[in-house]
Amino acid sequence: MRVALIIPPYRYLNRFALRTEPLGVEYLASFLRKHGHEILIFDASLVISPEKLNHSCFYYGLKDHTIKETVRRFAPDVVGISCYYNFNAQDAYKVAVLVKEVSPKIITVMGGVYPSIYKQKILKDCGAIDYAVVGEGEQSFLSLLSNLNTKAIRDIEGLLYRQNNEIVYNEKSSFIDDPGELPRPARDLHDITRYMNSKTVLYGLGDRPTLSLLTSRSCPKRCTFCNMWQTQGPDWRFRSPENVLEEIDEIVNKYKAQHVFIMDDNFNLDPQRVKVICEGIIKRGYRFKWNTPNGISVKNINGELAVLMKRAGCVNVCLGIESGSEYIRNRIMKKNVSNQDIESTVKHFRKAKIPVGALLIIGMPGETREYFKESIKFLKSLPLSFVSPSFAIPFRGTMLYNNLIRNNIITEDFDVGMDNLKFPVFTTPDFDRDELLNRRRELIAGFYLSHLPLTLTELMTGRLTWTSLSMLKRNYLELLN
Ligand code: B12
Repeated sequence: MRVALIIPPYRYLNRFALRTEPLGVEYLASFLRKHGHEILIFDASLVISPEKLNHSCFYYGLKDHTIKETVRRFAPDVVGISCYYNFNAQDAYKVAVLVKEVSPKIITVMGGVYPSIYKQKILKDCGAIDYAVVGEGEQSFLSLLSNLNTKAIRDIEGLLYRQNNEIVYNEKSSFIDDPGELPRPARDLHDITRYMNSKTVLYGLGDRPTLSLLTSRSCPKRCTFCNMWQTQGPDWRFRSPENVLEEIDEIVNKYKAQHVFIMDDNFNLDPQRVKVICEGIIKRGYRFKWNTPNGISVKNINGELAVLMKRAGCVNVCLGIESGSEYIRNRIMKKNVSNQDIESTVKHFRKAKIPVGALLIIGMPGETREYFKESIKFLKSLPLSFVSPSFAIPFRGTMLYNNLIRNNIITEDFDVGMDNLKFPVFTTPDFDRDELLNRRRELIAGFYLSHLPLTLTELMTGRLTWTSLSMLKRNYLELLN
């Protein structure tokens, strides 16, 4: 069959929306191609400059007629639309409408994080979507293509479809055991240089040709603010070091990537695996640089591993610290990571000369001023190189979301808007909006003032690159706002 995979236009708060290669779509593409389908990857959000809709909303998208023309020319039997974010859903629906305008016979299927979380809502909201797929999409999408218009679709896991005016959902329960068995992402199916050279800088990397790498899928932890596992599955599944190294060979030798983002949800759940991957990179003599912008676990790091990571090209790590208060981190967020764990891991990385950044969440329910002060105090005491604080967002499907509904703080129809990426989403008796905005400023100011000598030393020794400064600059600018 001819299958077009479309990344829809989207909206973002500023002109600087991040742009990394779409691994999910590339994985689907290579899997379907392996099974004999003819695939087009079409990114309808790739524009040279976004259109300003208002002061805090920019539209990244090709014109409707270009989208329709591309679909018409490829003449697909099926169009798959990938949708990740709530604030992107209307644009994704619109693609389905445009496809049906080209020909009502084309079957439309939506997948990605958004349908995985919202399920039935997708088919209720948009009559132009015929099917939606929940979770990891390779096997379900392939089965759908093989069984279109037959009764067998009722056996396809993760599929949502209409039947007698009802929306049916076939529960998703199995996930690919060994993601290493999947063919590598189909980077050859589109012009990958548009992503490689997008200059999306994530924590100091990305100003050289950059690709992303996924060495495992999902995370077994259930932090109360995260819903990632509802798309990626409940269990952590990993690729063998040899399998990962084969992809690294390709990334370096064929695509000439100089920077790599390791995007795993829990890269270091098995430290022995990371060790063998690093040894493989060192043995091959590769000189590319990598980091972990999606955050790695504080646990499972020792001195030997940190040194190996450094030798293998790791230039910085983001740690999922989330809060400097043990109470907030463990009782409210359920991270099960002690202050001592953090101190020891940060120490190992510093010794190995790898700058460490803390991914942080401000404004979880129960975060009183006292807990917040405790948090800053601990963060200031750590030799971290940068902090990346966000406000808590109750993504649907998280314990945080359920808790806020139970306490009548948000309603069930709460939808993540674009403003929520920048401003506090909810308030509790412990803080109002202004208090949270102040806390964020206080954290950034307190942290960087106390860390100024360290930042300067790192800059002078070249450990913190000038590109990492773009993030520090953003933090400093926020303070002035
Ligand atoms: C890489 C990544 C990014 C990249 C871009 C991703 C891209 N190009 O696609 C960057 C760094 C740019 C990014 C940015 C953001 N991200 Co992000 N990102 C991720 C991350 C870490 C990995 C995504 C990935 O590659 N997964 C691996 C592949 C294999 O899985 P997949 O993409 O889900 O695809 C599978 C299925 O979804 C399905 N599928 C996907 N498409 C389709 C289509 C069809 C037709 C079918 C059938 C199936 C299907 O099949 C695929 C293969 O199995 C996820 C976490 C996660 N694990 O999902 C967060 C995540 C998606 N991001 C998230 C967020 C919030 C953001 C930001 C909004 C953050 C911010 N505050 O600004 C920004 C916004 C985007 C922007 N443009 O600026 C959230 C979304 C939460 C939600 N529920 O809505 C996630 C889940 C992280 C989290 N735990 O909260 N992100």
